Amino acid sequence: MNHPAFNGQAAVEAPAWIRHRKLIDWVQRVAALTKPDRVVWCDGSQEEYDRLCAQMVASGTLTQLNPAKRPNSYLACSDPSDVARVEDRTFICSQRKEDAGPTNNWLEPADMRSTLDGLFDGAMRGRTMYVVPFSMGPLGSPIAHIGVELSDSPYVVTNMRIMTRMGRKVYDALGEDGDFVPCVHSVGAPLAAGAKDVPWPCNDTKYIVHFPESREIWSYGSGYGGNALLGKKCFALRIASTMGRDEGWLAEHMLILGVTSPEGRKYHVAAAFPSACGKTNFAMLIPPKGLNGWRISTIGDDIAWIKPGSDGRLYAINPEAGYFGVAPGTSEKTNFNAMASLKENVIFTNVALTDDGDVWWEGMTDEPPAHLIDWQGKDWTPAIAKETGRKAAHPNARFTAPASQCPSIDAEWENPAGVAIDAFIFGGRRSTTVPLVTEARNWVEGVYMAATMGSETTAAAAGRQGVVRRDPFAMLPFCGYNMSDYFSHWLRTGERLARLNVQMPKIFCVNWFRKGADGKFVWPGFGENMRVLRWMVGRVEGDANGAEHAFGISPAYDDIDWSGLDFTRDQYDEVISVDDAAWREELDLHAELFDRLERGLPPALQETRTALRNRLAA
Ligand code: SAT
Ligand code: MN
Repeated sequence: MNHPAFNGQAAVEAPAWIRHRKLIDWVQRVAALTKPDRVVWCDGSQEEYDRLCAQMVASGTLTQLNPAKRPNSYLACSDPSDVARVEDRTFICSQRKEDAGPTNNWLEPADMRSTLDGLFDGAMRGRTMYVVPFSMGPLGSPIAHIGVELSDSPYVVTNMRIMTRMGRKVYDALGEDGDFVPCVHSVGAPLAAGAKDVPWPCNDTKYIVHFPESREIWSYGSGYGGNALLGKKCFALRIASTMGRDEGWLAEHMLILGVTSPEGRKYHVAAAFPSACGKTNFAMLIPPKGLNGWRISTIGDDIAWIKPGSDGRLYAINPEAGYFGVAPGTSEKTNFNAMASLKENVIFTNVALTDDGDVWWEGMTDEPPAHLIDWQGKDWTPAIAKETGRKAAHPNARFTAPASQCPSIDAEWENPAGVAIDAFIFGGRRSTTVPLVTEARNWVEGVYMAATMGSETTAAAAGRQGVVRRDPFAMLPFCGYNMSDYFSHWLRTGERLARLNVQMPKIFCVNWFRKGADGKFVWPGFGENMRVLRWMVGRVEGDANGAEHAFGISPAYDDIDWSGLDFTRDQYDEVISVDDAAWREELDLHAELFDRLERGLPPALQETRTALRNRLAA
């Protein structure tokens, strides 16, 4: 098949600057299957971006915001059925079911391929197929990898341009035969000739499919977030985690930050929290008054790729180039740096539109505006909200903004060598049981803490909110292979570090979300989390004290620097205490998780649980 004609249109001619025969052949095959009206090879230029935005404004997908208030920025409102990741429609189609493991949806790859062939046949009729080349990580970095997404959504193209290094230079890096992860995406809404499009095309049938062995991604029916921007969760986590398992590195759902002491000593921390638990806020934290001289710099807010460097230590890059952050709750008070990143060049999704052409969401200001158009295009006033409970912005509303616009961006954020990791932090959203901060006594105990992490569910995924589910390493929806094997991979990583005798990153477990009897958060969180981080730095440097308990090591009240904050011993006790009865129940839940993951579960984790249990009994 040389230059197949399809749909009565011209053949898929690639521009002369693309010299990768396999890539061109693949684009032709997908075009022959999906039958778009035309194929556009994206170059990633500003002109292309502006043209696509103008086209989406004309078609009703985007609303241009008031350029005086929010230059070069747009609002997209999605179909109400397409507002979050759909975990029950997400599949890992490895050859063997055991390789996907009990926490992933699995279907026989051959069956899935025939389902996808049917769905994608003609799926792009009446639309344009965009060829989107992107690099996850700075181009040319030894930690980075390249993908190419074929999508019939211009919204996806513009978001990918913010979220990744996208465009012509990626072809240069690929050359004639470089490796890339092929990603195919369709909103699944073919257009009959002459039919008018809807603002947010999608399909009730959704499939987000990964083939880990051939490192392919196929996504059908959704235009939203991680379902459609395939560089993010699909590639950078699900596919990359399997690459990391095979090649000896880590792809993690982690922010990366730099923390610099008043004396100028700098450390790097990678921290995993489930979606919508404050990763972006933590990555952009501003130290509170009283901790003057401490500085936090942002390297990444969602994903970390971590490879061993030549000295044996672990080096991390942020594979992304932008933030796809949760808007509700973001304000100048909760995340000044995020707000400053949103001044221009932003795509907002599912927030509300103000009468003067700007955006608003719950929590942005103390006082809501008197009138808004909500994310579903309806009139909204505070009175309507009170009466109906209707939110102006969807709880999973997002902003897509270039990382370079963040005032706290780290000078090294594009360093192709990455930054050396000194500590890992794992955290969930737990109103009870889990202390504010605990240091693992060793690597295995740290892996245990991360593996048994629980969190109350949020709006980032479709489904019920606020129920505790185990979310090992905050990777439950994102690990592309068997979770038990993933734990083993982490344990092996620790063994390798120990063998090389390099300084081990410390592992901490945190919980900002303990609630008091009144149902309110006890810990003030946000910038005050710096106090916890400061203690961790002290532990890394070896001069901060801690008290041992059954679960690990936590700071006593006097081990934390409280300057500038009124937080009593009693309050502290509410967030740090380890309740034996609650922990015995918690350990039963860990056992439930381990039962579920039984096949291949590393014995070291069961042993750690037994040791914990014995310590609690003592
Ligand atoms: O929609 S995304 O998966 O990209 C965001 C998230 O859930 O973290
Ligand atoms: Mn995330």
